Amino acid sequence: MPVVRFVAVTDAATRSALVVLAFAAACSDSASSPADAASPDDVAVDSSACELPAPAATCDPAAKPLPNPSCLVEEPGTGGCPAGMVRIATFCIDRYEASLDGVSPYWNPGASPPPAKSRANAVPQGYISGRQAAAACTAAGKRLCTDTEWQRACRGPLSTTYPYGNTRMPGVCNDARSKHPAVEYFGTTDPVIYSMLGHPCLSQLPSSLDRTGTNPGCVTAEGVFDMMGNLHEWTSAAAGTFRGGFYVDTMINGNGCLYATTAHDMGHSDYSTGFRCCAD
Ligand SMILES: [Ca+2]
Repeated sequence: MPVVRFVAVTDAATRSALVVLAFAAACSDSASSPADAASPDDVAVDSSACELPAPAATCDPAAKPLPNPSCLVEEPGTGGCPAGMVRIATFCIDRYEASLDGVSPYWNPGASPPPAKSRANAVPQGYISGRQAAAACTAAGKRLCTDTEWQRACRGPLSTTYPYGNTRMPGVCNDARSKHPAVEYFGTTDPVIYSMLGHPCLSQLPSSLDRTGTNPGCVTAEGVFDMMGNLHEWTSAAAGTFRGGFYVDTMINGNGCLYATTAHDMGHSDYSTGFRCCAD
């Protein structure tokens, strides 16, 4: 079976330019550089190779793939924040969309999900409800972000509309899939497909859900990845809100960082719903 290897790089500039994906290449890289050593907040911790399983050629609806190997690790936090997190003014936020160990990211994780992790090159957890997302953050000693925190982190210090600026650039984030995955998978536009959005194969289609941090331009000035697109992200808003759009759409309910879906309560889940955590 082919494998994908990557090198985790924690230097912000290098990370933006270099999320390394090399097929089946022997790996002896060191991600360290003099620049890394100069900054206490930017320390390369994982320069080892990590073999990522290749997706199955066809999706088995009964399978529960576990695509996140144990060699995926959280980078050190910045500004005194916990591992995997970035300091944004008065709070910390996960650098990446959350991933979970021991459960399939393509299935609802159940009422007691494992602790949320913030790791590069992970398949982030979809199919999760707002309540389950909050529980996964709590299990990690974190919490869901407030709407205000989430938007501040996405818009950056200059309060831009998109993580990368004020001009939309389709495809810089994972936001430009031309065909709805349910239309593609079920082969029809009959509205009944929209009652089957928990199907595990939807986010296993080619060119659907991306691993975290693999769109190098989809990052804020403060180093937070994938806030726009890839998966929607639950916030702590009690009535149920998820933000940022997903891999098909980052426009219908607002542009980029302004995107907010409020049509579902905290018990809802589908293939597009993910999260990340905040902390004080
Ligand atoms: Ca996202």
